[in-house]
Amino acid sequence: MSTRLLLVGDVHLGRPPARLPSSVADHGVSPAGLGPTAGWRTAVQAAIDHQVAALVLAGDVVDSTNARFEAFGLLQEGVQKLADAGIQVCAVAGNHDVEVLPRLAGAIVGFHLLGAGGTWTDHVIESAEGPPVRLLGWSFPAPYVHQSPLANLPPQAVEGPPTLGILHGDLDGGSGSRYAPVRRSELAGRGPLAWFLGHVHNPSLQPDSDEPGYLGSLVPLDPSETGPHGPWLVTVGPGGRLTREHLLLSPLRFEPLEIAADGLTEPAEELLGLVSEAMRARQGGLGDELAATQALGFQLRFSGSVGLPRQLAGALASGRLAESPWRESGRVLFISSWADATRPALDLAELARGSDPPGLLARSLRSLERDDELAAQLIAAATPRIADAAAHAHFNGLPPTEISTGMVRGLLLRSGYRALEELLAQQEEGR
Ligand SMILES: [Mn+2]
Repeated sequence: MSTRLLLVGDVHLGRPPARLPSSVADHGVSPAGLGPTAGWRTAVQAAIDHQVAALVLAGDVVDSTNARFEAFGLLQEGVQKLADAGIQVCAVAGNHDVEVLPRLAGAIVGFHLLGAGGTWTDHVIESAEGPPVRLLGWSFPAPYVHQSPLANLPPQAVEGPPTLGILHGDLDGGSGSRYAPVRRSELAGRGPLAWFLGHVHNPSLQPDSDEPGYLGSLVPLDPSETGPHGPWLVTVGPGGRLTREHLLLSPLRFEPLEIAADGLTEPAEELLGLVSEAMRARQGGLGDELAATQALGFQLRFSGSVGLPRQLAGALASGRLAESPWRESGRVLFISSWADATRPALDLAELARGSDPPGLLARSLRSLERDDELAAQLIAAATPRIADAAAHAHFNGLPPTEISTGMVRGLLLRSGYRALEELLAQQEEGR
């Protein structure tokens, strides 16, 4: 027998959904369906599906006072649906909704604000399924709060129902914080069985730990809010035994993805394949975590030492990556940003100053890179030999290949870089 609660971090109703490529809409996913409004409706439905006793909001429910009209309708609609299902709604105000949430709470029947004006209050949730649960909460009284809200936490009754602390604040934020800084050590042993915080949008609660932590934003509000998002299902069993489960219900998810570009020999041709392969692999690795994900955005970071840094930069700049999004496994995959953190494998200019074999080769490669006069001569000399090789009986079964200048240049660069690397490695060994 346990009492279930749905705990919800920063919703930010009224904030537009995270910026997505406009072409996401061409793949059957509406950006509006990926934002805070959709997240709130999904959380309401989850509360009903899981038959919780209460839905609890940890502040920044509304993005700003400007969003009050939009938020009013959405909150009223949700609170009504929850009330019809016998589910209570409790909230604390955060720094974003310090003014608007108390007003809305006053106007919406069944919306219970905890800790109004910065004074701790409690509220007991009765449940037919399990023990009563006491919520203890504190709301922002002003947009900035420099002191720990725990300074005026009243002494806790020893007896009484199991208590959960609900707070919007800056966990381990330090004395310079303007957002209700609290230290982990302060929270430990201060009455409540467990603490659930709003404020930071990346969740830090752990399902298997009693440590206080952030619930995280309900849906990611910008691409920096990577990883899983959604409400938390908390159960309180006999003797105050707690379980926490992160319900990964956000329709939108962002993932950082590092891509080793070392193996690229023709970046312009190979880049999109490499990237889409890595995105698919990550999608596969996330498995069931993505059950509710309709759109999966990647923040790419290219790493490694690349032999053709100029071509990679060119391929990145060419807009090939803008060929995302595409639809796969029922969801849209897209690239939200990319960064080139590769380094050139070799310093050709420096090497070309030498009169040894690597120096000669480096000069040829520099010419090929520049596509200058010497490059034209090298390509002209190599073309008949490559054509001969392509005409070999081994390849009879294959469709004929046109030997273009660009192709020959690419082959020379690739083999030249490889040969240079080997020459340098031999020199290194000879020392
Ligand atoms: Mn927030």
